Amino acid sequence: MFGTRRVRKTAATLVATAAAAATALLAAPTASAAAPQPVVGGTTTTTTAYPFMMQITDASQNQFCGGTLVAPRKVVTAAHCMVGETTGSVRVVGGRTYLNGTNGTVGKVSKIWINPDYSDATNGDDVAVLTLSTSMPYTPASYVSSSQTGVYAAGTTARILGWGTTSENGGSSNQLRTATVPIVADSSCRSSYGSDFVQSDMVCAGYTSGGVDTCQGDSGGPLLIGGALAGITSWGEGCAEAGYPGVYTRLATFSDLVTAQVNS
Ligand code: 4AZ
Repeated sequence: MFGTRRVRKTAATLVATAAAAATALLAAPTASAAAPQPVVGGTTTTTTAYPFMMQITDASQNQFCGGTLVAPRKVVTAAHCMVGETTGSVRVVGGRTYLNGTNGTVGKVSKIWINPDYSDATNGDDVAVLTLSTSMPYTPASYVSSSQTGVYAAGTTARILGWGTTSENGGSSNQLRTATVPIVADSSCRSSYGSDFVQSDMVCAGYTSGGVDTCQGDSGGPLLIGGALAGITSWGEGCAEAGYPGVYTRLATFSDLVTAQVNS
C-alpha cells in the first residue's frame, strides 16, 4: 500500500497530492518515450471527425464531462460524472466542436443509469449510461464486447478525446482535442497506483515519461481502440505526469451491463 498517498483525481477533485515517497517507485516501464502531442499534449479535432463525441453539460450547456454516443438515444459516460445529477440537471450536446458554440443538437436526458456498484472512481465500476429523450442525428460508436479482452494488450495504441484542461491545473480547451497513448501493462499500473488500481475494472494508458494524457473535464469521454469504445476516462494522479498514466474504465468488463441499458 502507499499509505497516505491519495491518487484520486476526478472531475470533482483537482488536488495535487504529496507523492514524494512514491516517486521512488516510478521505474515501471510502459512503452516508448513520449512525443508530446495535445487533451494534454494533443491536437485539435472536430465532432465531424468523431461524430459520437458528446459534451455532457449542465442545463445551461456548460460542459463538465465527455460522453460517447453508442446508440441514437444512448450515451456512455463515467459514473463519477453523474453523481448528484438528475435527468433535469444535465444535457447531452452532439455535433458541437467548440465549447462556446451554439450549434449541434442538445439532447434532454430521460434516464440516468449509474452502475449500482459504483462508489468512487478508485474503487472501479465507473460507468454510467444516459438515455436521451430524442435521438441524436450522429453515427454512434461501436463498443468492445465482453470477450474482447485482448484489445488491452500493453503497447496497443489508444485514442483519447475531450475538452478538458490542456495542462494540470490549466484551462479547458475551447476546441475538442485528441491524442494517442499506449496501453500500459496492468503490472506497471499496479506499480504506479497500488491497490487503487483495480485490474478487473480499469486499464491504464500513457507514456512512461508522461506528457500526453486526459485531464480535468475529459472524464466520461472515450478511450478508443481500433475505433471502438474500449475505455472511459476515469481518474489518475494529476495529468501527464511521468510514471502516472491515466486510468480508464475497462469497458469490456462492463460491456454486457452497458448492452442491457442500450437495449432497455
Ligand atoms: C478529471 O479530473 C481527470 N490524468 C481526468 C483524467 C485524469 C485526471 C483527472 C487522468 O476529470
